[in-house]
Amino acid sequence: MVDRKTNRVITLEEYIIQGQNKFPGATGELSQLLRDIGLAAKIISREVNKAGITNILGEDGTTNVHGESVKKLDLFADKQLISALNRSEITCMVISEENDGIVELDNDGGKYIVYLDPLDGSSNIDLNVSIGSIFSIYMRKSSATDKLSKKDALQSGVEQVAAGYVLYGSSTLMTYTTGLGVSVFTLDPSIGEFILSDDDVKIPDHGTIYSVNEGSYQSWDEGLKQYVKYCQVEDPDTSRPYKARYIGSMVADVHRTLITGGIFIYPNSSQYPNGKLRLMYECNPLSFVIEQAGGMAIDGEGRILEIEPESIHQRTPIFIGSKENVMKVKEFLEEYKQETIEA
Ligand code: FDP
Repeated sequence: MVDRKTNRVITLEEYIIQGQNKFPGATGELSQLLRDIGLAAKIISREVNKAGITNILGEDGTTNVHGESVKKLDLFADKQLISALNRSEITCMVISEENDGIVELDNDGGKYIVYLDPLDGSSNIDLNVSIGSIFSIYMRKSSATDKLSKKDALQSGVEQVAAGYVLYGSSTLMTYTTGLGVSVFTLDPSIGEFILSDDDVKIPDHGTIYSVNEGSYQSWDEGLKQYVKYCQVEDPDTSRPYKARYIGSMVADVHRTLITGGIFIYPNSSQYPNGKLRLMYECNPLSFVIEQAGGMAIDGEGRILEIEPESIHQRTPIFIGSKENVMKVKEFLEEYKQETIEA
């Protein structure tokens, strides 16, 4: 995308500074934090792109807090992001999928708290399929002189000051929001810069793609089973049947949903009674982005962003995407829940 006034491309750095200048009195710290994440993303992107030749594919031999096997690239990404956030002394606490507890940084006075999924879609890492890094940023609640407490870490999604993701796909993209719309940047590897490729992105109100792991169909609630059947019915007036697409990396599935519209679902099931995906570093940040683009994200009943978190690695079911698609699945879930109560 080209700046109309100067007729030249806009880099992530310039864009962040332009955004900061719109707020007189802004300290520039959030801008610095976003730039730090952008820098770590470039390093991770470089490693992802040459993964097959650098002996960084495969498992590390350990399991994470969720009992999932950890890949070497997961750990590399975690390390890069945490050390980038430690550099500029504005982040006091990091919570990451790869770390059991809270990672307190050396910056006692830092005013930001960052949640990270350093490399989402781990099972796709060795297969050359799109993966991503997700981040979610909050302001510290306690004063800089107080000890960090639970209320600093456990804030609901509506309190996010910024969130976004980096997608390592056919190109590397960084998408983020600070609550003023959604911007997308594409990494130009020839100059090593993220270049603005889309500003104020809007998700279509209705889309014709549904995205869910249908292998778990038997263990879904009846309402979801009926919704998926509805998606498959032929009805040219509503552009059905919808197409099914499921990459298996949430960040990639949600990015496609942002651009084309439709819905991404990871429901509760007998295997995952509370859903599989994590509220704080997967669902909240992606819900913030999708809502800022005009879409919706719910846990089946209420807004994801309004869930009061109880623990840092908490899971939630999620239904996220175009407004009309999310409203429709909600109708089905409510209707069949009501029938179960009445039966
Ligand atoms: P993965 O297990 O590969 O790390 O974060 C969890 C996640 O990927 C999401 O990115 C993805 O959407 C989902 O799990 C895939 O789960 P299923 O294999 O159960 O479909």
